[in-house]
Amino acid sequence: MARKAPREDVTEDDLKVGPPKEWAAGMPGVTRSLLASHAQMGVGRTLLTLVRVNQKEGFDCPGCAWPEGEHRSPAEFCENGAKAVAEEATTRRVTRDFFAGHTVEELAGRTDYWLGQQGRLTEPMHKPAGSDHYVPVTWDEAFAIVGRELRALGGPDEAVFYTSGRTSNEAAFAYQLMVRRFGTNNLPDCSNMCHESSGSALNQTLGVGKGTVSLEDLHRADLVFVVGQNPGTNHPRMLSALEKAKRNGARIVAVNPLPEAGLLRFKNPQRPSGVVGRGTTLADRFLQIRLNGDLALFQALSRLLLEAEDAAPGSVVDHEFVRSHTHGFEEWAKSVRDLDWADVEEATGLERPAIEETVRDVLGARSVIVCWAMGLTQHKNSVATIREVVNFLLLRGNVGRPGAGVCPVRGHSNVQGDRTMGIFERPAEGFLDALREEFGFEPPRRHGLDTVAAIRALRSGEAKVFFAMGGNFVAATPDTAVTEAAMRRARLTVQVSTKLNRSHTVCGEQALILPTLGRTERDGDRFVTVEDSMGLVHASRGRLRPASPDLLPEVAIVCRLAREVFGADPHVPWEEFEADYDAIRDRIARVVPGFGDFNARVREPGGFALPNAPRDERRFPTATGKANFTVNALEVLRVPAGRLLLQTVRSHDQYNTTIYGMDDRYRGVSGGRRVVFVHPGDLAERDLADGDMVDLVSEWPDGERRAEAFRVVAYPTARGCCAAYFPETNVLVPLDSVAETSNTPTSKSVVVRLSRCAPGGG
Ligand SMILES: Nc1nc2c(c(=O)[nH]1)N[C@H]1C(S)=C(S)[C@@H](COP(=O)(O)OP(=O)(O)OC[C@H]3O[C@@H](n4cnc5c(=O)[nH]c(N)nc54)[C@H](O)[C@@H]3O)O[C@H]1N2
Ligand SMILES: Nc1nc2c(c(=O)[nH]1)N[C@H]1C(S)=C(S)[C@@H](COP(=O)(O)OP(=O)(O)OC[C@H]3O[C@@H](n4cnc5c(=O)[nH]c(N)nc54)[C@H](O)[C@@H]3O)O[C@H]1N2
Ligand SMILES: [Mo]
Repeated sequence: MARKAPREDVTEDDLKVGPPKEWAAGMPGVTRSLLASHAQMGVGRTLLTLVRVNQKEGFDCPGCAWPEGEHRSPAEFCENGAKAVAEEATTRRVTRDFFAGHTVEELAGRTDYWLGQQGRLTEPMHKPAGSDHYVPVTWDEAFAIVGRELRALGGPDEAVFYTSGRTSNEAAFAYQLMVRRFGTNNLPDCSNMCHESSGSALNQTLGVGKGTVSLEDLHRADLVFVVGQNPGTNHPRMLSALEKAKRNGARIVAVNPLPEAGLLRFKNPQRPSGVVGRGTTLADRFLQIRLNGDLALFQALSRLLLEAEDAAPGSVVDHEFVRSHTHGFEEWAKSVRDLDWADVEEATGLERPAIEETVRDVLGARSVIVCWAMGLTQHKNSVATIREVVNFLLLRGNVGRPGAGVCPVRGHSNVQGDRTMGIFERPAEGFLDALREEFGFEPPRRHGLDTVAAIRALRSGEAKVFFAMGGNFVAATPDTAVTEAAMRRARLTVQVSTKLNRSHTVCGEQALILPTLGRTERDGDRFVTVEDSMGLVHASRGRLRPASPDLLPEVAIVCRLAREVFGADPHVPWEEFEADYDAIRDRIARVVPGFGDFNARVREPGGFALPNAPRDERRFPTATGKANFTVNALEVLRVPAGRLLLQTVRSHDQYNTTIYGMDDRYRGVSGGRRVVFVHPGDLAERDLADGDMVDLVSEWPDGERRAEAFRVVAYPTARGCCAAYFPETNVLVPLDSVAETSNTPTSKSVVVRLSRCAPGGG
């Protein structure tokens, strides 16, 4: 018998491993989503809720940031969106009796799955210093506690204010205003762990830290790259857009170490032909790249394009675009011409002919889009890799015209909007100037702490109060043991949450849980707004009765806390903001570019599109005033002998740290999560076999980190690489292992060795 895994709900006997699926999102998807909803919500509530998802008069799906499109089908949701809704609209409740019955320590020993299953939080709870129980508090008492601790600080920079990406535009704007009014830019967010690398690279090269394509562009592209992304699980509605692109004649190239089901074949549940039959083959070409090989791949593609240009001058490079709109072409072209093919083959694990065939796809396409997600952003060289994607596109003028451009696919449903509203530890001077103009106070100019820096500041004791607007900080962040110890040093931790999670159990000396409304719930007669992955802003209106009469909306929590901290504030009318979100939107309209006439325009059906200079006018607001080609050194990530490169991914049955269930259907794993996917050849080299039990040991200069008791699954991943689920493996990601420039934890490239579990060990 292998030893039992820590914090595990299921025994290894429950774990089942079958062959991975090659297609995604057909009938089983929809039936399962309805079953998931029924189990938690009951039939009537299920129907009432699901018909409102992503409709023009409904609420924005909390599942992901993929846009809805002009012509919505009556069922604009996917299996995983339905699970996200069911998770929030559950009829289960966490009450004061629950907290009376469980110590904090006991809760800390439970799994993320178990915690999530307990249901919705119902009233504010307080864990006093020295106590091991949460007890009920009134809202007034709760705000008084936060106010007291904030006033007791040596300065505003001793507090940290985290945001996860579900917060509405209105709540986000009010929140950053309160934090800056308090005097700090310590506004880390989940973006720091997510698309920060995209923002850094795109700001520098294109002048805008967002994507440059619309859904319409995707539908009419000739060639779409889907790189480092698993849309079948994480953005299922994107599959419909890819299918549409294909029907219009597009080719699709998937670049991934794993043969993800949704990339290979798709059965559209919203069309009868998708329910039966084989569905659509999505990817025309699958490049099974090694982890972290993408920088080399895009350099190689560009190099071959330049060679094609040499052979037929004027036929490949878009000289007119390069001359009038870009900067740095010659220097970059020289660097790419010097590329060493042996390095490319080593880094990518791909044969040169596969790359040459891909270049033929590119040469045959007038318009090209590159989509990506966490497979590109969570590596040491992520910013350089994304800059290289931009170089590749600029070369043929594939930015700022129909059917072409960059498409970073965002995660949380309003993570992009939160940034637009100023949730950022390094705000632009212009934004702060606009705040000063509008509100008449001097906002802090000193840059604040991002996620990794915030953990360091908590660890050293420099930060003493930690406030989280949503999210599950201790489970989502790297280096679990380090982060948990850091969090326990805080004087006060505050979590504004909908559901119970690990961050309530690993807390500071004093802790508060402030329960809030979810997207699906009625907030009086008010509505909020969100921005999707493609810069469309629209209204979201919940219809369900709130999970408890004692919940407050996020906006009210911010405004009441602000009134506690600032008293009668001559600068910001917090009371008015709380009552009337139009009043907040009027201020946003005056502070944030692109939001003019916000209140009127967001009431138009479908909302409005934010301006995007590269897309709309081929204007690039960078330091040079042009789109910048950049030179990026190729450093091949060489893994020491006997080690593998581990990526930490999502299963099909989770939402980040929220575990819905134990069924990673497309990869054929059910009944458990402690598995590691390894290539059969790599197993044979280690004298391991499918079914063996191993510890994953991560090696880093400051010492080893160990995740115990994983079942080995022989799996067709790229050689030299392996994969396991997050957050169980966050313990392996060293806090100091981060991407250059963006400071994003390297969750997709962790050097590990597989260490066989001692039989019968403890
Ligand atoms: N159902 C559901 N939906 C979600 C989420 C969820 O947890 N559940 N999370 C939301 C959030 S916040 C986000 S950010 C997105 C995340 O969406 P994804 O980025 O799709 O999520 P991951 O599971 O991290 O998958 C990373 C993908 O990149 C591949 N990959 C890893 N490393 C590399 C590499 O070096 N090169 C290449 N080419 N590929 C690589 C992996 O094999 C995998 O297919 O999804 C959002 N939507
Ligand atoms: N190893 C590894 N680590 C990763 C990643 C990875 O790929 N690998 N991915 C990273 C990424 S991309 C991200 S975005 C982060 C995610 O990091 P977070 O955003 O911090 O984590 P989530 O798990 O999405 O947060 C879930 C919690 O949010 C709360 N919540 C849900 N809805 C609402 C709401 O409407 N309002 C409020 N106030 N609270 C709400 C619930 O209490 C729930 O428990 O994790 C990162 N961590
Ligand atoms: Mo994310």
